[in-house]
Amino acid sequence: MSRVESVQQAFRETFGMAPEGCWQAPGRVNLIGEHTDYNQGFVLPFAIDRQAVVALRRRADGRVRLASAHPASKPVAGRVADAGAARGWSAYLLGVVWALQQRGVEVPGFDLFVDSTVPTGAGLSSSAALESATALALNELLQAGLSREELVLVGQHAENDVVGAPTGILDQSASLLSEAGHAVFLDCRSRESEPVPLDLPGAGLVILVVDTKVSHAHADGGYADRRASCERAAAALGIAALRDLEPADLPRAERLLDQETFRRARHIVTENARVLETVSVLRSAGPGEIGGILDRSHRSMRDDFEISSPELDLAVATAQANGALGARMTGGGFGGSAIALVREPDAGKVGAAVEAVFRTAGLAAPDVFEVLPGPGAQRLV
Ligand code: GAF
Repeated sequence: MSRVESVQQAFRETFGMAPEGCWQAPGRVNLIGEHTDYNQGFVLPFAIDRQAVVALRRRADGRVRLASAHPASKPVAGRVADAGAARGWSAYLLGVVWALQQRGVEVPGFDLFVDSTVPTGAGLSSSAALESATALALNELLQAGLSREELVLVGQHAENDVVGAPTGILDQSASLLSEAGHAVFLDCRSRESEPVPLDLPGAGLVILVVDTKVSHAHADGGYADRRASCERAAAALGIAALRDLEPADLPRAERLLDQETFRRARHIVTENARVLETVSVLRSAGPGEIGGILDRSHRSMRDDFEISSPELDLAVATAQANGALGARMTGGGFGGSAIALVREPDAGKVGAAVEAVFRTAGLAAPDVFEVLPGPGAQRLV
């Protein structure tokens, strides 16, 4: 049975009727451009070949029933009118309902079953996958007529105001705007995006994800603290956002900011430059030449932005020492996943080396797997 058939069947068993349709939305790997989104800068994520699939059927009575294939996500029932007060796993889905309502979309009620293969807490945007699949499904069934760019903001609004995490637009953009075989180059100020070819198989390369199993949560303090530092730096420098700081302005910024705030700002400035460099190298020379940029990005997150963790540093250093062309942590940080760009024949060796070093260090076994740039969110049936 295909995945979509099993989600349809689970819907029928749970709610006693067939769904009106099924939609998928992927998680993402951010190739480069970390914490630059809320600084109105540049990001370069790609959708991975792991998705949340939702099956949905409208109801006319203002009630909502949610169920999940994930055993820890217990069924939830309530009223669409209370969507903004949702807590726990349902906040991602009902947060979308609330954000749609804020835009004047009338949501009559619905039953929804979800099954996701995006690991939770791994820094691969399992939450954006849930939000994007729900947003796309409701937009289509209710004929709300919102563009994908507007649905990105619906997901962000849900995350910021219902889930309570002060995140930017990176994750929902990756999920909703990606194309298979490409990364999405997104200018978070203009919100313009364009696909950039990322043909890994054609170049004989793979990207390995190392999920350190050290969970992260953006509603916790570290992410908000970094965001506040960036906003403080921009205010002290008299600019709208750190996007407006050029590498040539760094000496002046160093004179005006305290050392820690300066290092935070320097990460954003150099990371924006690295995104542009990566886009240019991908277009001119292909993915085999971007490894050094990924390495520099990791050092900047480790030393200047200080969002890495001992487990992420160990995964990155071990991958680099065992032949990876480049490696970096990906996502918000403080745990989650690292990525390593490796030649296809080296993938087994790199993965085994990371697993062995975690074992020797007495750490929880990491989950190491390959990802491919997959399609963005879409209707399946
Ligand atoms: C998380 C956030 F959700 C994104 O908006 C982004 O800031 C990212 O961390 C860091 O680049 O995934």
